[in-house]
Amino acid sequence: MSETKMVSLDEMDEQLIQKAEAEGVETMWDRKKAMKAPCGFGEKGVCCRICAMGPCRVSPVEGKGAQRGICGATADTIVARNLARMIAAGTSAHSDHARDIAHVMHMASRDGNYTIKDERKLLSLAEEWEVNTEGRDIYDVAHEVAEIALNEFGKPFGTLKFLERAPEPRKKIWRELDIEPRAIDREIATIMHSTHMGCTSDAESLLKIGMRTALADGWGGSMIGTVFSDILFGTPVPRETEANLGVLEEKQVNIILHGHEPSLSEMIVMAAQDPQIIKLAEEVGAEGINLAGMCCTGNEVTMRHGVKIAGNFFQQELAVLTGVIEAVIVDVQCIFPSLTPITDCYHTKFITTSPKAKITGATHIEFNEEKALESAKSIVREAIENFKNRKKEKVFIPQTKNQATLGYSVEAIIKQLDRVVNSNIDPQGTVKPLADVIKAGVLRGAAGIVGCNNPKVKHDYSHIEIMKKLIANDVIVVTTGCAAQAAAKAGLTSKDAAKLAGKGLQAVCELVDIPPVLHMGSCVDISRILTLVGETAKHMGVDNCDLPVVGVAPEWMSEKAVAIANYVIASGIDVFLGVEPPVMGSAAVVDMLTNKLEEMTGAKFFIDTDPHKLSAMMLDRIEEKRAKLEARL
Ligand code: CUV
Ligand code: SF4
Repeated sequence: MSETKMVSLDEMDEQLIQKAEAEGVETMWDRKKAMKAPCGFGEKGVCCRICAMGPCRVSPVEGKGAQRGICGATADTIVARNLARMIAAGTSAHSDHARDIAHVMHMASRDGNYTIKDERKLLSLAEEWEVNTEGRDIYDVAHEVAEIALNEFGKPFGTLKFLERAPEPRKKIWRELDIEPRAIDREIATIMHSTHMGCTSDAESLLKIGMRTALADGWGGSMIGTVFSDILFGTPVPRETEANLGVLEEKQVNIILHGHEPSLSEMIVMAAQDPQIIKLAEEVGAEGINLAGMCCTGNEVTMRHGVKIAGNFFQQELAVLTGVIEAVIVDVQCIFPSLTPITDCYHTKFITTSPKAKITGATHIEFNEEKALESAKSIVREAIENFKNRKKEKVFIPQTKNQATLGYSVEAIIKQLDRVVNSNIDPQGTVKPLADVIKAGVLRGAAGIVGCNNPKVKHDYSHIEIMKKLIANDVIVVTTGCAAQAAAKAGLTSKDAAKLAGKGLQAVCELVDIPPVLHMGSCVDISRILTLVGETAKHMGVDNCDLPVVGVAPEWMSEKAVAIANYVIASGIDVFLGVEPPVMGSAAVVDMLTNKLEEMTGAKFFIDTDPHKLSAMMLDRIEEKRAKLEARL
């Protein structure tokens, strides 16, 4: 297959796609082809189906065709309303995930399945939230802290607690713009209300409540998700693993863990280590149990246990095509419903576990947190018993994988930085070394590269092109989500990749012993990036928007990504998008996003589908911010 025809960056993925064709199995790329051209109105965001007088589709061109919906809504209103609803949906996904984790902490007990793994983090959060810890059992403290977190979702008064963590000038901006989020659920409900037929029509107001809701994700749901997962399952430390479909093992029971919430995957990891379960696998003739992660669940378990990464979003079908997967175990989010028909073509069991994500045709084994380990064991047993059904003639494991070093929580990064601190002069445990190399220009800046895969882009191509370009120009990259998995597969999260970096970044990588691209976890862990940027800004006595830092979503697709982009902007960090958002039908909204937002938040959107142009824009913007910062410091 010629390079230009390839839908994936990866030769081996292409071979699997050919295998699918040969076996008459349909994949997403077949469906993408069958979809033909997308609806132009939907693509530009000017289709409204909020009430039953419509659907109304108005013209994206001013002065030509229908300019208003039946109620009189303009393209500006419709576009902004649709965008706000995407933010609400994305925020609800991250936050509902966080709520479940907080519930798990509320049920944690010393002799139960869920215990407290990072007491220090719990105690410092207790102090931050003014919970008494003196002479108290750590589990009492945990339950009280969990209850406070659960109240963050619906408290009637005040604003979110984690907002306090932001730099002072940022908090002031939020206050002045009136976008400090109140309770998380309340912000989501407010958007649904304000975007109901006949409510807000002012586009700027919609963007503002959109940002407020998005902030309830970044500094609310997502941050709770990360912090509470760390307390329950451990704060990640650097560890080694491998990534890509080559991690699948022909002689073992292969289980794909796909979805998002670590409360399930942690238990599966425990279950797969149980001697009796391992014995059962041997009894069916397997040499062991091979867990392999996919999407954000994959990120959660690789960050904390080094579980190998099978792949990212676009490899969920491809993994099944290898013919060696005994079970795909999923919980919520980013799961293709097509896993039902595709697993039907093989022996693979498709097991759903969450009442929030039941999928037609899948085997549903509800995961019960009260009996977490037992539930997990019965799910793993299903997989083991399926090993005998594997069809030898259908087996093909692509022999590609790369070494990855990951597990870079903020704490882990600071610990690495301590290597260069002369403790006679400076205290350990701060971001000072990072601030210093940025000030000195050894590092020109930093980029957070995040998000999904999208068939509008060759699989992983934009992620990798942009990462390579940035590290070659001494911009350190931090990454989460499917972008992080793309990096791991391409070898960019290995320390060896420092050779692709510019001289400055290379020197930093050697001195502090890190790869040039740091895998920081799952999508909710973008809150780690917010924390790192915020701490660096505080250390330098500036705001986030003064730092030469950019946020990038080269291949985004989900509503969650829209929420993320908006809280990143509201946090003062520019966002570069490699896929056009459905807003192009309103010149006014586009102007706000790519221009006027800067006056409000100090950050704005840059949109270009060409990864090379997009990275050039990032480098320019980083230098622009550097020049301003140098003049100030
Ligand atoms: Ni939550 S949201 S495709 S798994 S990054 Fe991956 Fe990340 Fe996008 Fe989904
Ligand atoms: Fe049409 Fe207005 Fe109803 Fe939307 S809310 S469908 S624009 S009438």
